[in-house]
Amino acid sequence: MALPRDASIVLLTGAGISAESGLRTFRDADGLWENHRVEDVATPEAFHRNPALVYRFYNERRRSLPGVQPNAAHRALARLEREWPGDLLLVTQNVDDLHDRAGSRNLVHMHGELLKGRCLACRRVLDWPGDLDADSRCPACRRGQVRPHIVWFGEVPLEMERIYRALERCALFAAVGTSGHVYPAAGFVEAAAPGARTVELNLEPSRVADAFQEHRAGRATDLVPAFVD
Ligand code: BJW
Repeated sequence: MALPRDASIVLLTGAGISAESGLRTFRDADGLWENHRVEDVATPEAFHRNPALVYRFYNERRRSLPGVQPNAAHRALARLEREWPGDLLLVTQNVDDLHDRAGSRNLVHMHGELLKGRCLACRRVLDWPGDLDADSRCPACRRGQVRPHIVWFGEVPLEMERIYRALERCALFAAVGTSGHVYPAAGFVEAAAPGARTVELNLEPSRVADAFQEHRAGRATDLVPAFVD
């Protein structure tokens, strides 16, 4: 990578990086879940209207995680973090744990994590590897119902200050496997420091492709290891 060795890097990943591990993306041809669009199940309104449906949506996805493994793209980003002497922040929109299992540590899960729950009463974030339902109670305060620790439409994504601070001073911003449909992540390329190199690595041009200086088209497991080398 042609950058000064102390340059800081921000990487953004989306569902496309986990597709080759076997996890479905949101907006590709087969992106529907039981005929529901993600916009119909991933909202606070959907949770109020039909909590059982929303719990089921996330329980199914949580149960699928042990059967999938990080791929060469997740591993390449973890290797880059280990070997890069400058600052590197990996921001993922994915709620799976594949970056964690690949070894990435300087990692923000801006849309939450499937393996966590959040108490509606005391707001504690809890490790929650098993199923959740309307009877799940917070083990800490013992009174609150536990919801999936997921950022739904209309909710504020996590650690935004940390992300924008890193973007404002980065020398490289690269986005991998994300369609550019969902904000604020789709706007990160515009928030990168003036003069930063901006690169999109995706199967097809994203909705915000014009905002990037460089594009590499293909599968994440081919593109990311080559980009990192
Ligand atoms: C491959 C590949 C391979 C395939 N190799 N590539 C109007 C205008 C602007 C904004 C809004 C608006 N109306 C409402 C909003 C805001 C709203 C929004 O953006 N809505 C849009 C739909 C219009 N956003 C929000 O509400 C967010 N909150 C917010 O804005 O708060 C205000 C605020 C912000 C900042 C500071 C202060 C206040 C919250 C968004 C929450 C998103 N949640 C979801 C679901 C929850 C998680 C879950 O259940 O898993 O997150 S939605 C869903 O989309 C999920 C994803 O993380 C997210 C992004 O999807 P992603 O990752 O891009 O996946 P796909 O499927 O879309 O794309 C995959 C790509 O990979 C494709 O391009 C493929 O080609 C490619 N690909 N295989 C490489 N092998």
